[in-house]
This record gives sequence, C-alpha cells and structure tokens, in this order.
Amino acid sequence: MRAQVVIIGAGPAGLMLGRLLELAGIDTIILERKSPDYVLGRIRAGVLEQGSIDLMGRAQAGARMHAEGLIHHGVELSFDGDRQRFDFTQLMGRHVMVYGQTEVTRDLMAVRRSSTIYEAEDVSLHDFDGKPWVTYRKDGLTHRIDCDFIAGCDGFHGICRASVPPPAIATFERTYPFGWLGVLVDQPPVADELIYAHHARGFALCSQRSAVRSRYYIQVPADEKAEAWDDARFWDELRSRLNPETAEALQTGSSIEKSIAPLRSFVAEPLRFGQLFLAGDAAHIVPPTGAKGLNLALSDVAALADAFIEHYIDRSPAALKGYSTKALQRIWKAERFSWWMTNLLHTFPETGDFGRRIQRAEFDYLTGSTVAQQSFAENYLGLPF
Ligand code: RFL
Ligand code: PHB
Repeated sequence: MRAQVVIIGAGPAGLMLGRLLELAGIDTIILERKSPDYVLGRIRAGVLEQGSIDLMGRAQAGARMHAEGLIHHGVELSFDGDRQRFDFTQLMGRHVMVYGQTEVTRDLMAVRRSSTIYEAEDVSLHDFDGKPWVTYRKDGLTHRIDCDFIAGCDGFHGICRASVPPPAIATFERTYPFGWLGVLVDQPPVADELIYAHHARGFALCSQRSAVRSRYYIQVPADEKAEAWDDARFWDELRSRLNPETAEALQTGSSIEKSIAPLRSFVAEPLRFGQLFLAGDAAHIVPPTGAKGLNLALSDVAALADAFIEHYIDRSPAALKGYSTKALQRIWKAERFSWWMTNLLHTFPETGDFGRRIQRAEFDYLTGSTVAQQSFAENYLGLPF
C-alpha cells in the first residue's frame, strides 16, 4: 500500500488531520490500535474554544455540533465558598462551547471518506529519516505502507514519540501528586455554567455534556482507585467541596462512568524528526484544569495540515520546516495557563499555610482586577490558532 501521509492514531488529532488533508486532495491512511467503539467509549474533554469550533466547520463536520453544542458565556470560580462569575462576553467578546470530545470524534469519523484501519496491532515506523514506511499487523497478517510522511497522533502512550532515538528529543515534565476522579451521570447540571471550586478538602469541578447529562470531578490522591469510590461517597465528597447553595442544588444519581485521570504537564521538543511529525497528546500533555488538551491537539493539526497543504499544493517546504517552532509557541502558552490554573485551584499540602495564603491572594487579585480577569478569560477562551 501507499499513501502520501500515514497518520497513527484515530483520536481527535488524527481524525481532524486526516479530514483536513482529505478535503485538500491529499491521500492518507489512518492506523488505530483500538476499535471504533473503544475510541468512542473514552469520556474525556468537554469544552471547545472558538478556534476548535471553526475548525469543525472547516472540516465540514460542524452541523450537529452547532445544533447540540451549548454556548457558554461565562464560568464560575469558587474559593472556599466565595463565588466569582467571569463573564467572557463582557471581558473578551467571545465564548466557548460545551460539546463532548466523544461527539467531536463521532462527527469526524462520520465524515471521513478515506481509509481508517482500526485494530491495527504492532504499528512500527521505519526509515523516517529517509523514505518512510510503516508496518502493522491485522488478522494475523503483516502489512506495509510506503509514504512521504508520518503524522504521530497516537496520544501520550503511543509508539511515535517512543520511536525517536532519545538523543534527538528533549522532554520537560511535571507530575502532580493527585488525579481527577470523574463521574458521568444522567442528571441535569447543577448550574448553567461550569464551576471550578477550590476547597481545603481539594479541588472540584461541575461540568456538563447536555441539559440532562452532567460531568463532575474531584481531586484525589495520585494512588487512589476508582473502585474505592461508590456513588454515595463521591456525591458526599463533592457536596462537601461546593458552596452550600450549589451543594443543595446538586442532583445526584447512579454514575454511568467513573474513572481516575492522573495530572501531568509534559512537552516534547522538537515536533519534527525527518519525515515524522508529532501532534496532540503524542507531543504534550496539560492538566485538564484549563480545558486545553483537546483544543491544543486541534490547533496543532490545523497548523500541520496547512503545512502539508503548502508542501503538496504550493510546492513550498517552508511551512513544514516551521511547524515545530510555530506549534511549540502556542503549546508552551497553554502549558503555562494550565499549570497556573492547576496551582490556583488544587490543594498542595506540601506548600503549607504559606502556599494557601498565596492561593487566596491570587484569587483575590483575580476577583478584584478587571485586567487579571481579562487575562484569565483570554487564555481560557483560547489564544489565536
Ligand atoms: P488521543 O485522544 O489520546 O488519541 C490517540 C489515539 O491513538 C491511538 N493509539 C495508537 N494507534 C495505533 N498504534 C499505536 N501504537 C497507538 N497508540 C495509541 C489511541 O488508541 C487513540 O485513539 O490523543 P489526541 O488525538 O492527541 O487528543 C488529545 C485529547 O484526547 C486530550 O488532550 C484531551 O482529552 C484532554 N482533556 C481535555 N481537553 C480539553 O481541551 N478540554 C477539556 O475539557 C479536557 N478535559 C481531558 C479532559 C483529558 C482527560 N483525561 C482522561 C486525560 C478531562 C480528562 C479527564
Ligand atoms: C469536562 O467537561 O470533562 C471538562 C470541562 C472543563 C475542564 C476539564 C474537563 O477544565
């Protein structure tokens, strides 16, 4: 087999890249280790920046998103029960949209016309410094695809970044001593907008997927197990971290999904190794506090797609040469914001009373300064693609 670009991974990054290239007449094959149902069963992000909304439109995959996505004009931050609403429309004249990553993935799967090979095992990359080719196993047979380029969109635990010889790649990492325990429930959201809450017992987030489906998270120690949390324990703990009115309004029920995600900040540099390019979680991870991971994956592939299009259609190598530097500038700014918001809202017992007072001062500065609020809103809404 032959393709111009082989894309590894059919998450949002791989599917979006494949779609943008297919619309430009560039042929791609996507190789995905899991089944479509497995990919759609992963409950992850929920908030889309305007740049991501626009990109879904460019991919001609935005119709259902525009019909079902919920426009959010603001967000609430609460610190030890003191509440502050940030009005995005007033501060920046923009908004975000609540539309689940699962739905983004489903819509991109539905519009794709080119080949996606699911349940492709043992994907291996060869000669990406010269004339690249990729092998994989399916139904007991080994297959080979020759290509011009490989796009590594295979997430944090994928094979692409791991295939780069260590001396060629630099990594920067911070792990946090906690994770998020998330619960999905078919109950109306506790509020119209998202609530991010700091509390001495730990961080909590009230999010949503629709008018009848809610998503809640609480900070838990890194070594915690989801099985240790039955629904009653989760709801009691969540209530204890919210201000009394919100806790009172919370509608609970049987969870339909419950899982723990570790929190990590991570960046690999550069993003190009010969004819191999990294994008999305394969190249970087942010803690989910700033709602940036999915959006960053999509902004990476928007830049990468434009670079491939310049290469094939305009016959210019400049954009492919510049992809790594350009994407990393935006990535580091999103890393900074996600790290900052994580530090503001979680509990870090090791920083002691001094750390808690600094967090309080940060919150008071934010609530008292329009300039600080604009900076928060500018970043939460998303820097330009
Ligand atoms: P993905 O989604 O991990 O997809 C990678 C795909 O590659 C496949 N794969 C392989 N295929 C072939 N061969 C191999 N060797 C392979 N190894 C892996 C995998 O099966 C998979 O299908 O990466 P991608 O596309 O870069 O997308 C990134 C996003 O998924 C991620 O950044 C977000 O989910 C992060 N995130 C959030 N982002 C936001 O923008 N807003 C949010 O509100 C938000 N909330 C979250 C989040 C992530 C969370 N978790 C679980 C980490 C909330 C949570 C709890
Ligand atoms: C979610 O709804 O899953 C979600 C929303 C906002 C975040 C993280 C996750 O910051």
